[in-house]
Amino acid sequence: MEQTIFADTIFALSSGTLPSGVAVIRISGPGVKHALVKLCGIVPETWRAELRKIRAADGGIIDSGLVLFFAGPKSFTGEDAAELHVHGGKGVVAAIFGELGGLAGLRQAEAGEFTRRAFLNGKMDLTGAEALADLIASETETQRRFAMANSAGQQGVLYRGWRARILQARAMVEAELDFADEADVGDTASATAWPDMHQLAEEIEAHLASYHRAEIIREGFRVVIVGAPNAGKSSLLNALAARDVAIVTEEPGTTRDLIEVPLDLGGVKVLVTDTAGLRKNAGRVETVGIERARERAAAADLILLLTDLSDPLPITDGFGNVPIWTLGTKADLVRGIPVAAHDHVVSVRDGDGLDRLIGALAATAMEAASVTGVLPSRLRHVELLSRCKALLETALAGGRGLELRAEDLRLAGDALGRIVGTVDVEELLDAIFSNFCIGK
Ligand SMILES: Nc1nc2c(ncn2[C@@H]2O[C@H](COP(=O)(O)OP(=O)(O)OP(=O)(O)O)[C@@H](O)[C@H]2O)c(=O)[nH]1
Ligand SMILES: [Mg+2]
Repeated sequence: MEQTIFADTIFALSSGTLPSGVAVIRISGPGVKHALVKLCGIVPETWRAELRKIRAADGGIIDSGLVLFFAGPKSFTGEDAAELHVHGGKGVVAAIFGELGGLAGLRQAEAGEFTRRAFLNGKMDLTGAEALADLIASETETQRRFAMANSAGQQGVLYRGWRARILQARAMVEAELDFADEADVGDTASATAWPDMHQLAEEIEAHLASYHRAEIIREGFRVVIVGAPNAGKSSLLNALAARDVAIVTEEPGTTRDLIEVPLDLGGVKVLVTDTAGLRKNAGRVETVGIERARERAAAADLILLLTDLSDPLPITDGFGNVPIWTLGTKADLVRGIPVAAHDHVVSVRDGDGLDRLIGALAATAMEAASVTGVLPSRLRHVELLSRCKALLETALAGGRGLELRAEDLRLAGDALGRIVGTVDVEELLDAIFSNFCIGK
């Protein structure tokens, strides 16, 4: 890809919230060298850190810090770039921003603008840029590994490979069109191109089916706690979260809304939701809460259905196809009394059964988030992959002229090109990069 020349030089704080020990200010664009000379008196050799005084236009010293210069195109953005590592005081950063903003052609960067320039300069494809956003947002080990693999280009390699197969098939179909009269070119497409496109449609379908795994990794494995009022749902949530998130009282009907807590179990993000107790003839507010509980449970990856062993109330609700673990609660109240079979028996009061439950939850979440091969990581990818597959199927269905089928193949290839960003994506860029933080 050719280098895109931007007139503006952009700058931003690329490290976290101030105050901090060190703040990293990143600058990128054609005005970088000029800015370095103005503030630091020199342009350091590329990649070499220099300790310099950083001065205001009036000659006063603002701070001293490390100055790094990255000569384009061997920089993150592909253009001349620099980093100032200064003391992370708000006053320090504000003063440096004031100096930078005062130079002609320099302005503060918008969210994601550095990465956007990196993409436009061919430093990474769109899936790589998205993976970088995921890496920065990662909270768990699984999220980090998943984002890291994608930012290394796994997805891009897969989609470009598929696109190349479609281009190859299209070339054969077009050859058949062009040389239809010549006997030796005759049926080439039907012999190899169409079977391969059939195979590809199946591969895309299998790939699409794995999207939920990516959702679990990025958004979390969703566990919903349900049961009759007073079954001990909020107590269990508090025990899992190891803090008092939900109100617990001996009054049935305490919880009326959904309470969601993110946990890190075995390196996987798990979202545990406490809900209103399920019962008939509840008051108005509680009835709304119960409706929400049912909806959330139906969309869960796993339901924990709680029954108070000391006062079992049957729950007759169904929850679609969601796997259910039954939990007997308040085991301390029924010591010595035989209890009906449950997947787990716990007591929040004395902690019995909790470790086993947490271990089982972690194992199940880890299994659901395990990755073999490449996954589509965003809804955007799923939509374009579905479009590609539908177009391949139209092309394969036949019953239409060869020219139209070749056009279907072209559009199918374009859908894949849009995922990686090689086909007109201008209208997508704002949506994608505005989700980045400033300074990235
Ligand atoms: N002995 C004993 N009491 C428990 C245990 N777990 C919960 N409780 C008590 O049971 C009562 C109800 O607990 P909650 O956690 O509020 O029950 P809930 O299912 O959230 O109830 P609602 O929000 O009203 O649907 C409280 O008085 C708790 O202290 C337990 O393991 N042992
Ligand atoms: Mg409750």
